[in-house]
Amino acid sequence: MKIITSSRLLPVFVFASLIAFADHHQEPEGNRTASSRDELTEKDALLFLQESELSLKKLSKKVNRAKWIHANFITYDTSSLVAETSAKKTAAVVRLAHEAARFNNIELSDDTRRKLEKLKLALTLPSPMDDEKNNELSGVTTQLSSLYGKGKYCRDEKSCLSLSEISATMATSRNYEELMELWTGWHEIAKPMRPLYMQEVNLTNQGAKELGYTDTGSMWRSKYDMPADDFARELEQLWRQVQPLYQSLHCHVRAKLGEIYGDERVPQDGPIPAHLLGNMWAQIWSNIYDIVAPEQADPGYDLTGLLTQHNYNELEMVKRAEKFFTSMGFAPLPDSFYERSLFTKPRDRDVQCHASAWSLDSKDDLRIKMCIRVTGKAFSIIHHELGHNFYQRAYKKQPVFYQQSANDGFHEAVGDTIALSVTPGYLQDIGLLDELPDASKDIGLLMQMALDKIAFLPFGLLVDQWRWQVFSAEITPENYNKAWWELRKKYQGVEAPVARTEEHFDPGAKYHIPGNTPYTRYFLSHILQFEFHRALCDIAGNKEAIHRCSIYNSKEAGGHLNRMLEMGSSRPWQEALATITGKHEMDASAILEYFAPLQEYLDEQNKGRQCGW
Ligand code: X8Z
Ligand code: ZN
Repeated sequence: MKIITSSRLLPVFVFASLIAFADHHQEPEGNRTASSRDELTEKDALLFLQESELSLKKLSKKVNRAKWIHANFITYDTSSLVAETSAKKTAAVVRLAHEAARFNNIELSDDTRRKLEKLKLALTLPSPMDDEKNNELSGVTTQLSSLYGKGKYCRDEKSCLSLSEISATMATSRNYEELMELWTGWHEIAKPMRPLYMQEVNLTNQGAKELGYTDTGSMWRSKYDMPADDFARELEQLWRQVQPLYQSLHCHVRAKLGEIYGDERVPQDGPIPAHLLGNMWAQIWSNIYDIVAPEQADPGYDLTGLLTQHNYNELEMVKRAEKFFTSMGFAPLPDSFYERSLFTKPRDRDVQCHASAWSLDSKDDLRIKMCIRVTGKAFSIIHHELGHNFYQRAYKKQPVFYQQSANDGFHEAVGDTIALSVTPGYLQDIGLLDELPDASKDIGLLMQMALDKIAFLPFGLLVDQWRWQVFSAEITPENYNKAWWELRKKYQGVEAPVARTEEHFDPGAKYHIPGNTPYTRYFLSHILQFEFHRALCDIAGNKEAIHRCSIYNSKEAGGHLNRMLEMGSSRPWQEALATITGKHEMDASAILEYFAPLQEYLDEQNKGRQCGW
């Protein structure tokens, strides 16, 4: 339901309700209405919120259905339907956001004020009040999303590769030229997005200004229960805490890649070519674990192998992930989840394969859409997606304005927190692993985990550093691509494998740019999930090092988690955080504690190497 969060684009997790209100929204009438009063009061605000909630609920189902069908069946017609319904919804939410602003200077209870604020900040891409511009924005947004969903790399007319296929090869190939071809081929899909993206930025910035924000980026930064500038500073501080660990990992991985590809191709004092890290965006590196596996500390198994040996299929992977949640006391997912979700890539049509979790009715109509492959990574993404669904169901009783997570990083962190408990001990419990690896192999396991969780951090940060500067016009269309690669070099220490120009639009080759999903949430989630994991492990009575802890079967941990999830966004995220960790501030000490043994190992390995780029 609810929420305000969603935009005209397909949010990666989708809330039905908020969105709905558009069609039937009418200006309040007669003396019932707030607008007709000279002096607005709390009562007027409550009435306005009540009416808003009703109209939102009415519309949202329709919009979400259209979006679901479009994401599962990308055609000219489904795109048109989404553009149309989304335009109506957005227009309605924009209207309500403007109406909510009428109460800005009225004395109100904290709760009423909070709901009005949530309503004002509901949209990801606010549109201008002007109908034509609103329709234009909706059309452009849908086109961008379709372009990504239909994206393929075609060597020639007969042989086209989907992103899933390209990714599978990039995970395993160690052939420099082949990797380069796939990387370059995929990035071609983004070229036609450039003019559309420019148009989108202009239009949504106008919408944000009309709502009183300097630009859409500043509106995004205002969603964190603190002044927007303080939030940006908070992010920098978190990054400073984890940066040394990232740099150590980068240094070690670069040295190992040099051994494989040669120092001419991987210069040992510069950024790493972005196509060699096992992932299209170099955002997670665990696919090249074999290249960096610590001698004598390899755990001797990998999850992909175990799933294959035990003949797991896609459905069984989902059921197994669901069982983790139910083992902690959460109710099972409804049958409709299994009837309506999409688990495998259809052979004969275009679907948006990027994994997402949906709540269509803001109650129990929960679904995921994912092109699952039988791999360890996909198993972890399934937990990620189910985390969204269990969150959505937990806050369904909240008023529509609070049917979202405490902040957007929380939504992304829940499923990942559970996946951190997929330890060798857990795998043994569920019969996938016969023998536990000896503790001396922990470095191998930590390395694997760091290649995903630590490698991700700078990418999680830079995507919105780019977008915020695009919205504020510090980055202009003439510099879109140049600025993108400057940020990728600065934060990640990677560089494009071939020269790039402003004809390219490389940010568009990442789902969340054409999809307009804010990305800072994933950086936050990577900090938060370790905080949640450490705290829930304490609650579960864990006595081991946190990287060995699993909260499987712990009803105590489940109860605590559920209490936080049920709050939705009804209270500031600082309070929600404290219900689990006892602290009101995010901090990176948990992720650093988790990887402390690996930091020691990396320091040893990096002795005598020149790190940095
Ligand atoms: O988009 C996602 C999820 C859906 S919310 C699959 N993630 C980011 C990405 O793939 O880029 C999860 C981690 C980062
Ligand atoms: Zn997610």
